[in-house]
Amino acid sequence: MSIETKITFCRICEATCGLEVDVEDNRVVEIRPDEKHVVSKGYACVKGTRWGATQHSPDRLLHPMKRVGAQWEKISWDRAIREIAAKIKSQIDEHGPSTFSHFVGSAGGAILMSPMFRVALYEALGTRRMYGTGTCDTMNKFRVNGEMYGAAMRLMYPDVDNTSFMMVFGGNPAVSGNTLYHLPRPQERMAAITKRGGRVIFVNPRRIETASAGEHLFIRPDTDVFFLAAFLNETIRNGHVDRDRVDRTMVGFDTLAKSVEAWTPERQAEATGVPAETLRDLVRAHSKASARSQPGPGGAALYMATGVNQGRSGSTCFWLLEAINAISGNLDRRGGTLLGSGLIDMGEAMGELGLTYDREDGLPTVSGIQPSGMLADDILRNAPGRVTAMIVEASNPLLACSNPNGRLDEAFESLELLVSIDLFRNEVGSLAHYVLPAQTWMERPEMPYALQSFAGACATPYLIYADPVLEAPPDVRPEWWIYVRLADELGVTLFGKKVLSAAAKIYARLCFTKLGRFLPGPERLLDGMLKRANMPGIKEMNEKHRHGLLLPPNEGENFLGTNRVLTRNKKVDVAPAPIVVAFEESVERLYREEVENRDRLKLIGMRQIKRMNTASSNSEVLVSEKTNFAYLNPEDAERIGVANGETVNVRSEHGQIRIPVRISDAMMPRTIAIPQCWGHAKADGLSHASTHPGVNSNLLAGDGLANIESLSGMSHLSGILIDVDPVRGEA
Ligand SMILES: Nc1nc2c(c(=O)[nH]1)N[C@H]1C(S)=C(S)[C@@H](COP(=O)(O)OP(=O)(O)OC[C@H]3O[C@@H](n4cnc5c(=O)[nH]c(N)nc54)[C@H](O)[C@@H]3O)O[C@H]1N2
Ligand SMILES: Nc1nc2c(c(=O)[nH]1)N[C@H]1C(S)=C(S)[C@@H](COP(=O)(O)OP(=O)(O)OC[C@H]3O[C@@H](n4cnc5c(=O)[nH]c(N)nc54)[C@H](O)[C@@H]3O)O[C@H]1N2
Ligand code: SF4
Ligand SMILES: [Mo]
Repeated sequence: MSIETKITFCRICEATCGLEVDVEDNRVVEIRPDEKHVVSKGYACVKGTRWGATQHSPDRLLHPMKRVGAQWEKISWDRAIREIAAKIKSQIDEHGPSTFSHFVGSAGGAILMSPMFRVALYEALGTRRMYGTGTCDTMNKFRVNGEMYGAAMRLMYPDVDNTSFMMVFGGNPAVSGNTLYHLPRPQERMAAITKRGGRVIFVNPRRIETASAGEHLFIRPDTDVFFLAAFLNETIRNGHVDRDRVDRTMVGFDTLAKSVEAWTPERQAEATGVPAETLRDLVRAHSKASARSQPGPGGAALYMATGVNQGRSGSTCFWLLEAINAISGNLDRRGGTLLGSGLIDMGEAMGELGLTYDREDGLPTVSGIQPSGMLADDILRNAPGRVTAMIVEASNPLLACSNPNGRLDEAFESLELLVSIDLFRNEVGSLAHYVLPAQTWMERPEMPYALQSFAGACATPYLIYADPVLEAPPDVRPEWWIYVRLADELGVTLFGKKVLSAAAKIYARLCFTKLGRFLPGPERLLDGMLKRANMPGIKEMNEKHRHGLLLPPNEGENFLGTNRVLTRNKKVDVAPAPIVVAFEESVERLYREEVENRDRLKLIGMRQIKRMNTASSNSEVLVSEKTNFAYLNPEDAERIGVANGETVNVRSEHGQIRIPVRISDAMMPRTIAIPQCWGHAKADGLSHASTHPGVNSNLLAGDGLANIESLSGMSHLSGILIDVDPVRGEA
């Protein structure tokens, strides 16, 4: 066999970098960044270029497996689907539809076809119990977008390449590749802001890797809400408001101004640790960049990511941040923040899914995702409507979600039916009754994440399609197929449409049989979407645009005052009642607590370039470190009485762990960072990861109502109060 080079794009994180893959005999020989990719232009990180080891791992699941006692048995797909469907049915007959739930993880976000059929199956069965790691990363943004712009999928992104002032709160693009907007080569593009005379400021309790692109500002974890309130108030008080734009296109300005009037630079400093004068300087620089009278392109953009989303005020922070962008005249402006357009209008398409109240505890379900922090309660409570059966797709919630003292493990162990659809038997798989093997991204035809292809959240608008690079092993299946087969076996109608449903079921029955090669492939669905949007179909994309097709740049001024604002009055609501009320009810209490606790230690997370959540730890070529560490400032180390490499006991009100320390002046005093998603102690299908388990920091996070942000269902995962003591005699 000779080596063939194929062009594709990585789907491990949202950067979706272009890749060139050498393939021989259906195996990856080498992966290189694609120099010709229209936006990543020769950039890719080690997770992408070293994917081959995961793709061909001896641990990969190749057949459906059933747990029989302590053993795993290989079974046929027909039997797996039949048995799982029978169990779902018996659970629903006994407890009602809501007993059957779903959990989807971050890798699921990269799979285009799965959500369509997954949601169709669950809706057909009449259950909305669908959870996901969305309530660990971004549901607060969807909630606020719904309130301010009329749809969850009205997702603004900073116009990085044109802005002259940018602030990044709680993100680390150089390592994480951004969330909810597509920006390959982030470090370079942010450094360019500084080079062209602008400013980019990273507001973060850790001096992060990306900070070398601009300036860094320490902030005490989970206090951004006070900083943003003061920033907004100071902006308004100094008259840096685009009155004309506000009056024409927005409502709620007076309420907004009133709700932040108590927040002075001095007052926020007491909690955030950001000096009042620093905040004033930033407001001045921001307003100068926002002023339209300045020569040059101008524009300013504030952006926040998971570090703030995971605090106790994720929604109110995002509201304040978006309000600053809006009233300063930067929303919908070149160099400010923009709304993209994708193949479909996801805002309109998903409107109905935006916000529902179907939980007894009053928590909302945002974008169809129930709060993961309630999952243990939903399973363990002994009451009607409890969850007894669950499918987990592309996730490892036992490590990724708040799991106070292992309570989520206990809950999963008690399920009557647990099915994991994954590439490996991870922690969840090891507890499951069935594990179902999925295709990898190299085996699927695809366009990038829905957020990019459909919602257009791309700093550089473009389109790309990739055929599968490899042929999938014969007994693995795509996720969509599993949902359609289950629907068939359960006898429910998908999409509420009999003919369409029957066609999907017949297709799924046949496509993996000998007849399958006479049928059109699933990529035809993507082809149809492209053509409906008046774009080239996949044949043309393959022949002419393998490295991507650049679309016209987004020049802004295409949202405000148009029908794209989906609120009833077609105006942006800068003071949505539920958010303002939540802010007013919580902010003073949170402030008092912060000031009282300001000498205590707080825990934050830390992403690492070689690790994608829990999923890369089984890759020998990526991860060989024996454990994760707790990073702390020299001042804290001295006070605690611990030296580099020594072990500490970390306690929160929810749990405790033991972990060795690394002393680092990149940490803000009174802040400890522990890389999350470690702690692979229990998986029986991850042979390499189990040799270096590390410690699961989410045993310290709380669950239940008290640890969930009530506007969005987001879990409180960052800024957790902790106590740390040395453990003598252990290194
Ligand atoms: N290499 C790598 N890349 C990834 C992932 C990965 O695991 N590894 N995961 C992917 C996923 S699922 C996501 S959602 C994205 C996330 O992408 P990002 O949101 O950029 O994620 P992080 O790198 O964790 O950045 C969060 C930052 O917030 C800071 N922080 C913590 N608490 C606070 C706070 O209260 N206030 C402020 N201002 N900052 C705070 C932390 O120090 C950290 O630097 O990354 C994706 N990309
Ligand atoms: N303390 C703290 N906790 C956090 C975070 C934090 O910042 N701090 N971040 C949170 C965030 S943002 C997230 S998104 C979660 C991440 O948590 P998860 O979303 O659960 O992500 P992973 O742990 O990477 O699990 C992904 C699983 O998907 C499998 N997989 C990969 N590709 C495919 C595929 O194509 N199909 C299928 N079926 N399976 C596949 C992998 O083998 C792996 O087992 O962690 C959250 N937890
Ligand atoms: S940054 Fe790395 S993991 Fe993310 S898409 Fe690019 S190559 Fe893949
Ligand atoms: Mo995430």
